Amino acid sequence: MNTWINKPTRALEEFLQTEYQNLLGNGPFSEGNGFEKLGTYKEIIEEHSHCAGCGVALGIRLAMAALPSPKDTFIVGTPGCSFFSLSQAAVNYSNTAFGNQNAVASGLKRMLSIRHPGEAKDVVVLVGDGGIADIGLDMTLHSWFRGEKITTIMVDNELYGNTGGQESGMSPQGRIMNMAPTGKKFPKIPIYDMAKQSGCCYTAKVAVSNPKALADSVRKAIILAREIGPTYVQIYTPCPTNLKVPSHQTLKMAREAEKGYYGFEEFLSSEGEKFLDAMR
Ligand SMILES: Cc1ncc(C[n+]2csc(CCOP(=O)(O)OP(=O)(O)O)c2C)c(N)n1
Ligand SMILES: [Mg+2]
Repeated sequence: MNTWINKPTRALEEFLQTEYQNLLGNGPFSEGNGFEKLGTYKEIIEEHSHCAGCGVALGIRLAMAALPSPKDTFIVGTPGCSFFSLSQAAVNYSNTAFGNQNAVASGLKRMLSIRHPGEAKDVVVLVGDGGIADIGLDMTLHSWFRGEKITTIMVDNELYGNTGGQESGMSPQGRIMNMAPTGKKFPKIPIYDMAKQSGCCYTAKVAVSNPKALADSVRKAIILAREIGPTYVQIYTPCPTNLKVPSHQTLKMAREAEKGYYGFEEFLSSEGEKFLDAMR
């Protein structure tokens, strides 16, 4: 794999904005900060290009820090807020046309298995709730039915954050949003339960306020997808901007949801259980 990264010409470096120079010096593209240190340096820990208090940004950071083999991981995204940080982080990242992520990820995984037989190359879809539950639903489900060995991670902010607050299939019933002024008319689509019935050997539902369970779920999901089949992790990542909640209250919102409808849940197929037991 080519790990070469684009850099501005040295002659122009001094004219760049301080923030950009700082990014080049200390961020994911700087000397010594690469895949191996993912999750430990400035861009992931301190700063991001999302709104203040963004739950999606936190969910992505935690998921990235939990990748078992970052250098051999390929993240597949789609339009949505997750694009902001994924496109800037030191991971292999490819964006797709909205909703196509699981179809593209399936092809990528098959290509990598042919090109690198016997080597673990993890393909991870990391996208928003709209990308999975709405426009990408057919391609997501079919990748599970086909048993593609990929991990799908949903960062569920329960609306279309990127385009200003339309309702998504994952918005709770009755939720009033910027562009849903009379409230959502039907309940959240039960993707989590559908995943279990559609061939996923491991599923987890976790709020971003539970980092240990989040990291543990992501790691298990990726390791199981290498050997057994599709896996799914659904992370609750509240959006203070669109819900008009002060940005320091994201975790409070997540903790409250954790006590109710977003409590931690996990499912492991018997085949998956045997595999994990054998690894211990
Ligand atoms: C085919 C297509 N339709 C619509 C859009 C516009 N669009 C971009 S992001 C987005 C919503 C994303 O919502 P979600 O997947 O929940 O991600 P979030 O921004 O909330 O993280 C939409 C409708 C698009 N880019 N392409
Ligand atoms: Mg969303």
